Amino acid sequence: MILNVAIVGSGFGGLGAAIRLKREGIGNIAIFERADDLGGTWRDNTYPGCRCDVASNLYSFSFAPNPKWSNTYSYQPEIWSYLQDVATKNDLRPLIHFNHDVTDISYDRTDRLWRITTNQGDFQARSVILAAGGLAEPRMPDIEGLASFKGPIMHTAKWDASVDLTGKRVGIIGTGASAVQTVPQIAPTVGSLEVFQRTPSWILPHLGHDVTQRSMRLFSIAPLLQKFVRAFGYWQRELMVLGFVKDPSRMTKGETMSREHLERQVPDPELRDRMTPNYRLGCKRVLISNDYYPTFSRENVTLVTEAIKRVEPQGIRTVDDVLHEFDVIITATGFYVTDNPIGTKVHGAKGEQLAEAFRGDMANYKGTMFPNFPNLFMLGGPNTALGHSSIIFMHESQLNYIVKTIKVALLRDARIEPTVDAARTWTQGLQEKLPGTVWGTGCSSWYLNEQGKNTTIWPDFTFKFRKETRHFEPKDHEISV
Ligand code: N01
Repeated sequence: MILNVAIVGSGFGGLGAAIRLKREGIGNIAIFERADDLGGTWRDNTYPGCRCDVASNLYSFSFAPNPKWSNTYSYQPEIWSYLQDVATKNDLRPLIHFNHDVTDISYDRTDRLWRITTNQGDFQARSVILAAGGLAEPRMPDIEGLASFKGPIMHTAKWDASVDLTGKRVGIIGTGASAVQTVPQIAPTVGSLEVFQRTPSWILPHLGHDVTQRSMRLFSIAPLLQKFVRAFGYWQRELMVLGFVKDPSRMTKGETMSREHLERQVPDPELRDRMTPNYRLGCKRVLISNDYYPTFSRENVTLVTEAIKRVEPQGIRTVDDVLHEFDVIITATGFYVTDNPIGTKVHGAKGEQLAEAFRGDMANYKGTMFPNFPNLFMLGGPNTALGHSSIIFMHESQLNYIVKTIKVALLRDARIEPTVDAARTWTQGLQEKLPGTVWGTGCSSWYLNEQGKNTTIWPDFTFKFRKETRHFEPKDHEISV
């Protein structure tokens, strides 16, 4: 059987896509999921303290509000359970092929179809929606001798709860979003904790708090009120674009707030100095936490800022030749983003790899489609990620365009791809804009690819992206029937 639409991944993107297609009356769809459960990054990231740094009322589907969030910034178990709930309510489980690891997606020019190879057999589809996730492939640090360590090594995104940290000597590499959440949680349990910082992060106070039963009841009986709260949060975040994109010098206000936060929470001036970033706030992802800095006042927690030389069987040796001995090493070292392996598995009509789009060698159209990849769509494609707001807003915008395009394709049994001109105009337009933004002010971050090009971030207000993706523009596409 030839599928109308094959969706890869069952996280926020894949589930959202399936719901939208179903609501538009498009049937004969399937979701391929490599794991044995749904949920994407919110299934995989189970490290202690994992939570979302975007408020839950905004970090949820607009069409599936949840009046029962127990915290304004929910923790991972609650977000994962929200996704389970959404899947059940929309009867998505029968569509999901669990334990199907997609190893190749190639366009067959003769049959004008996509051939999807999985570890459990091959499938064919007229259209493909890639929803494999930008933060799906954990990156282990490229440090000499890592494999020689005698104890357990675990990445935060592959947390192994069977490793008992009680009383252990633990080293954690990285001080990004994942580390900032894990460190305060494990510090009271471990014997000692050494945090290896290569670059300090800007950290702002966390505004999250528990939601009262009364508010939950109010949201249940007055959904408009929750909509209002969501809209308020959305517009507050959009204002940040003025600093991130229009005039990065405005970020000094945030920098002052962060420095004051650090001063209040870290009494030792020498330690404060080592924790103070020397790049513009926003250039790397801005973090929020109220309990990370105070953790360093604990007797059993140390910040290590000497660079790592290598890992040895007993621990981590730093460049000053000190061996830091550990029982367990945790790597909070992020993900393959611009070099996400999914890109190397997808081949277009001329055999080219989709990975070229993130390397910056291939133009894309609205971060969603690519010339020579007919009827193939990517959620979270190039330059659709955000530094200031909810990625789900971006996914829903992309889905407006995707669903309209798929409808045209099905109605006319057509193969649709963006014209080279339309894709070039879109891609060049964004690339010309990016150097003037906060992400171009000079720092290393996962937003930049190996060539230093920003192929991840949307450099504008998100409502502008929503407007751009509202319609299917025939003039921007080649439609072959
Ligand atoms: O990863 P990161 P993350 N030697 O890439 C360091 C989302 N997220 O998992 O800055 C030594 O930010 C690296 O150092 P440096 C969110 O979008 C969201 O924390 O490159 N250190 C850095 O400190 C986030 O941005 C939430 O110098 C090495 C750290 O490892 C994204 O996921 C929660 C090293 C990696 O930081 C990624 O966050 C968690 C090496 N060889 C994650 N290699 C929410 O709250 C790397 N590092 C929604």
